[in-house]
Amino acid sequence: SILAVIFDLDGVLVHTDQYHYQAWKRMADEEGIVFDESAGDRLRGVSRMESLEVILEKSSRTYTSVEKEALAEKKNGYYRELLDRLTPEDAAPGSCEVIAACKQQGTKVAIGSSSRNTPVILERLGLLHLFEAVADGNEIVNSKPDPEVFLLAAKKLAIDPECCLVVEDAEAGLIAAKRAGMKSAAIGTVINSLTAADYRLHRLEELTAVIWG
Ligand code: G16
Ligand code: MG
Repeated sequence: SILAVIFDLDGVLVHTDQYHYQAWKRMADEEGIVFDESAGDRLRGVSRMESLEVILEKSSRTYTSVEKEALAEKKNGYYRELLDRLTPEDAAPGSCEVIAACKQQGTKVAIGSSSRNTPVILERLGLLHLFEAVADGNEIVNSKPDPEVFLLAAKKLAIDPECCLVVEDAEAGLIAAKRAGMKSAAIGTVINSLTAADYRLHRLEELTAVIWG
């Protein structure tokens, strides 16, 4: 049975996936590197430096590690400008209701995100206090598709991985959930992916039916 739900953050509870895309796009344009939505989907759930590597595949030149650090830093600056505009209104439709429903049923809720900006985002959305555990990019060595962030969330909750359900918008996240031995629910473009999620959600509100239906 499902005792806990671990939510991915970017692309699930808030549409900061669009902000990531815009910030990378701005950096890529400045560097004269081709970057489009299809490459954008490959950045979902993977770490900042790994995302940069995906973007640099399209570059005609090579970059030193110092230059790469600078580009990642620049992108994060652009991204933080966009995050500054976040308000509680920007929480994804249904997210507050779904979290409240879980809590009412005694199902624990946690965050499992690759993002180092997780604390800032949760704070701005006014959601930080709702979660029994937050595991994010600041605390892990290997990001999704490695299961580390989800296993850390389960450990913080003191719930066995097989009793956890992960909600994800990323291919890398679904693979990570599977490797963690957890159930998964896919939402967004990834519902059409080849990685078998246990459940597919067209809207976040469908989650409660998956758990208690
Ligand atoms: C998110 C995004 C990724 C991003 C990563 C790192 O993961 O999906 O695109 O590259 O975090 O973000 P930051 O640069 O803020 O540390 P998730 O797991 O929340 O989807
Ligand atoms: Mg995501």
